[in-house]
Amino acid sequence: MGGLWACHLHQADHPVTLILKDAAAEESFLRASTIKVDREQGTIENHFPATLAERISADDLTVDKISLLVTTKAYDTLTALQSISHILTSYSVVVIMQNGMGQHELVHQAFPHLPVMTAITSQGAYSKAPFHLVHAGHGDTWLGRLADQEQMVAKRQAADLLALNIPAFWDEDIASRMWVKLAVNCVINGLTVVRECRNGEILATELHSRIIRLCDELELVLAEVLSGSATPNLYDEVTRIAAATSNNISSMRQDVLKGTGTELDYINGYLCSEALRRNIDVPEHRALLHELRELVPS
Ligand code: KPL
Repeated sequence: MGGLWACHLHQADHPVTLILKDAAAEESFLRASTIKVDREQGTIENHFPATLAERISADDLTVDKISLLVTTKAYDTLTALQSISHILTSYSVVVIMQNGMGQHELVHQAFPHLPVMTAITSQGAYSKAPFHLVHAGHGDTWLGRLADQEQMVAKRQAADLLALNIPAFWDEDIASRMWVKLAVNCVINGLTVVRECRNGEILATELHSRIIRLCDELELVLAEVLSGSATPNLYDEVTRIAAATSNNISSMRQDVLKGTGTELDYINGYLCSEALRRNIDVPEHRALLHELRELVPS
């Protein structure tokens, strides 16, 4: 996702620097030398600088105010920000574009003065080779402020991202959207891992009553955390997204197949701890989390 947004920013003439996490990523970028994006209209190639986090210095940047789009996995967010803390100031704008919840609070605790925003996207991109992406699905992206920033100020800070050739909108109530996304990910990602299946296969009849119980519990949690905001019928939302992405391998299942870390603690784990903190009983989710913990390396 980072590569896709970097290309869109670059095409809109914004100075872009890719910040890579380790020497292996840097070596692979040097070998590729560009980011390629395959689209229906053909492949585009984008050249821009890349650097390692530890090597970046404020002098390398051609702008005095940086906007940072964080597209790491949720569990790497804090480490990623700490690795570039020497270039962050209270004028920097940080936009976290990821699945999961909980990482934003960690960032806010560690960097209380940093304006942190969140972005939720239904754009689909996958990597065909290192730094060669396929832009496979077009969707919308929603941005919103997280902490106590003023709506208009935050929206103005996100203006560059809202004006690209990729549909992106401001949401004054991004928390509701984040919770609905978390709820959908708890069910689809969780069940596709335990059933070792693609997204659409969770719609099989034998999972029907389990999905209903999971969604009923999620509605109890959402009613409490989003007091007042209208939430969609979660069963309809889960089944709609499972059908729309039916051939996808969910991100958590992809992580399990690759043997890398997963976002379990920021998806199903976060839901169960928030439910516990608020005294809401979610036995079906606790059972799913337990099953996932047996299967998924933490
Ligand atoms: O966000 C997703 C994910 O896999 O993390 C869904 C919507 C389930 C699509 O695969």
